[in-house]
Amino acid sequence: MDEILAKQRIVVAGLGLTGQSVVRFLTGLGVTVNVWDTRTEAAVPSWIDVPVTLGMVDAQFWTGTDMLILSPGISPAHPGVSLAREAGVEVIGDIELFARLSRTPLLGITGSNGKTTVTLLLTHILTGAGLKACAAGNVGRPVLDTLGENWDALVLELSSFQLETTSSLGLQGATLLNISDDHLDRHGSLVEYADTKQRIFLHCEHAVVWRDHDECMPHSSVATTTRYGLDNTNTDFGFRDNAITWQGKPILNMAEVKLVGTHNVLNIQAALGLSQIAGVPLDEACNSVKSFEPAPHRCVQISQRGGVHWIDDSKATNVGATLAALEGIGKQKKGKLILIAGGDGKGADLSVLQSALLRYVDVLITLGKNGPDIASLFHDVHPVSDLPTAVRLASEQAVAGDTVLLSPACASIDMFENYRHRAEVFANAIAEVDA
Ligand code: UMA
Ligand code: ADP
Repeated sequence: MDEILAKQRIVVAGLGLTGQSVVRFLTGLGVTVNVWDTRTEAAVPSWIDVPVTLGMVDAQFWTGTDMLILSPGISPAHPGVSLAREAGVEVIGDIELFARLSRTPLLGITGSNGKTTVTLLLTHILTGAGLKACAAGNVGRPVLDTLGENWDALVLELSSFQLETTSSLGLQGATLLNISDDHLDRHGSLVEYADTKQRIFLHCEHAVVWRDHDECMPHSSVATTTRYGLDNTNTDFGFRDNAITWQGKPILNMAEVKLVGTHNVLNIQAALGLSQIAGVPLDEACNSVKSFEPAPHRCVQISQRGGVHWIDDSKATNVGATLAALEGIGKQKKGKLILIAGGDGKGADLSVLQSALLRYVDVLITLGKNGPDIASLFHDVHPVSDLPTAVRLASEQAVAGDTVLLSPACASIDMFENYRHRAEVFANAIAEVDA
């Protein structure tokens, strides 16, 4: 704390959720901060009473500070940030600041997909076991807002953007769920993206890992590991006859759980492994999994009017998530599967979707910036200009027993405010065709 107070000049870059939490925290300590945001115009919240600079700034702004606290949305490769680093300015993120101050046991979750599901599920399990636990980080609540509160454990969802500026986070338990193409426009390559995710294990005591997936294993030394996977095994977590097993014995039948699909078997195993580290007995943890309600927009059925299954998977913002949805739904489908996909591909190689499209999809409707890249992978394609048109077209093609899946494999920001907004437009359009 003294070390931070001793920093005379601190710049907080970005004035979103993270930047605001940093300002709130530091000004609460009496530290003087300046805020900068790349936007040339921004509505500065009225409670912010520190200097705010918008848009372009001169080199002196970057070099004349002691510490730069970057919001996750701002790349460390930003020219101003590079100037600061070259001038010896320390560049960190809010997670790093938090890590230096927190004394609460921390459990961390990263990966391309499943972070929010595992974060919320683990928090639900810990709370069910009577622990005071809270979810924070990329899931929505900035970590610094939890300092000063009295938690038995914090469950941190950590994005690659957050891990990029984090070096001293000491997690009691951590997992890297999976790696698939995502955020390549920011990280440059899959290798760099995966290396950034590996930072979760830097000072971790206990890793919970997906067996046989080298990219999910700690590449640095970690004291102990729990392993999980979909194989029938007598060690740690396995999967047999639709049940999750522990050391070969069934402990949780998936028929009793609301989360569906094999990817969610893995998510549950990861959450159970982390809950063991926090001291929760497995039988208690499994009971809590049964009462967990899946978060919205993650492969959830939102309408069954006329016998058509309308599935909202708007949170599928990368290829890994859409592949999981196609595998899960495609394998069980009885009627046609109509897929609505497309948006901002964030530099990913969308062609990896092709074999699942050919195997499971009957009709493909594409939209958005990278819609044409997905359309080029399939035969029966209907490119459209907006989501309500996609829904109308899907409803014309669908009969009872068919499934219409919105699983874009892309970010929403080329056409919507965010994935929630995309889901809202989807739901409203379904209601209109239903009317
Ligand atoms: N900004 C700039 N220049 C930029 C980018 C952003 O000035 O180049 C400014 C914006 O004008 C805005 C602010 O920075 O004022 C936004 O900051 P931000 O984009 O870092 O986002 P926050 O509001 O601080 O929210 C962040 C996470 N957002 C991102 O990483 C993009 C939130 O995750 C997280 O919930 C929150 O911190 C609390 O920890 C969201 C997300 O989309 C859900 N995450 C990505 C993902 O899940 O794929 C990584
Ligand atoms: P994240 O927070 O990493 O984005 P979410 O739990 O919000 O993860 O889920 C995002 C998307 O990924 C949803 O479409 C969901 O169905 C899918 N998904 C969830 N878990 C997995 C997984 N283990 N593997 C692949 N896709 C997954």
